[in-house]
Amino acid sequence: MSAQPIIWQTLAQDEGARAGILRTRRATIETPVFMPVGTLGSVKGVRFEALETELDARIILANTYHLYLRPGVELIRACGGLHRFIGWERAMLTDSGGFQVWSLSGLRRVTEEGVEFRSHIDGSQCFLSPEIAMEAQAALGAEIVMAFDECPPGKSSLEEARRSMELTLRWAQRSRRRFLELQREGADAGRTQEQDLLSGAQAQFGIVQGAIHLDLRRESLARTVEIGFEGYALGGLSVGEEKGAMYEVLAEIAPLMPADRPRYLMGVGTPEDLLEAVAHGIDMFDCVLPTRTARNGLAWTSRGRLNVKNARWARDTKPLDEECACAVCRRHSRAYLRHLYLAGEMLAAILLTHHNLFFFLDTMRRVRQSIRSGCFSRFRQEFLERFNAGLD
Ligand code: PRF
Ligand code: ZN
Repeated sequence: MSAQPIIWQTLAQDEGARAGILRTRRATIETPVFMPVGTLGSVKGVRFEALETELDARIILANTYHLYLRPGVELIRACGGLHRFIGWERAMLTDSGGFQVWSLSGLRRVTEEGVEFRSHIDGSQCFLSPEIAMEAQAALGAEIVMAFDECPPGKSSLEEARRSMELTLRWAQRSRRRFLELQREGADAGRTQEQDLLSGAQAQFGIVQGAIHLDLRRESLARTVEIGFEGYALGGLSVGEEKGAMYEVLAEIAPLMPADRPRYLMGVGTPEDLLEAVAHGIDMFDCVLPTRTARNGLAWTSRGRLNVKNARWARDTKPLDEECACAVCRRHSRAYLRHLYLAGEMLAAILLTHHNLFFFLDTMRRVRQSIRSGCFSRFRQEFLERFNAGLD
């Protein structure tokens, strides 16, 4: 590669937890970081202006699967790439589509070559492979792209998880080869090192699988590291396994992930899960939880979850979270949010999404601060005590 697409530095370590800086050409990202999910090129219910200036998100996630089906990656390339197309100038990470094929399309057939599936939009026959997923992600142009993997159910047997892990490893190899070719083609097209940092160069993360089987996880990690990526992710968690099993994988595997590269836990999770993963050295997260639950009337607060539908809040003039400094909590009451939600006003979803994202991003800011000042474990304990104590 002609230039470093991302630069990673650990700034502080506090027992197993670490605080670092991830520099990309478009943003400086302090870690541990939570990445809001912008599946279709939109973080549902939030304007990019607010995401940037009020929430200060530095990096968001988008999905290759969705954009590949609609509006199509060639259209996005023709419009100048994903950042320009959607109007987001900070960093982005695209997931490869492997997981979404799983969770969204009905019928699918996995072959060595890739996955045949039906579009969840119009039922048309589609195909994704490691090569196609890398070409699509190159066209989209996110700073960080993911290898194409298979995510087996959390309760997969040892045999099933091994078969799947071996396939993911062969796909990782093919993902890496095609990724490097595409990066070289970009570089051959006349980019200087300096331009690489400012324009095209991308980083690619490999994905560790193996369900809840620790020996498979260790092997998957070792062989993924052998292929060599700019960062590493834990996939296949929070997909139906027991929470204890997920925590065991985190405790055993996260500390073995290369310390000089960013470590990303995919699609997780609750505030408790984030704190648990941070304690074991995870640096990056994404999850639909704050945004999706907001649309169902759920607020995440320092005192736990608050269901705005509840009659208990009908005349409650307090903000969602008395300790929250977000624009919604500074202006609106629980009673008003409940009214908006029950009346079916779209503002309910918009305001709850804003608050929830603020809460997740702000919690991560506090997490980083606590790691830097060497008091993460106390922070975590106090946070959870308050979170589990419930609302007044
Ligand atoms: N693989 C990919 N994306 C993902 C996952 C995975 O295993 C998960 C599982 N939690 C979420 N998103 N490629
Ligand atoms: Zn708030």
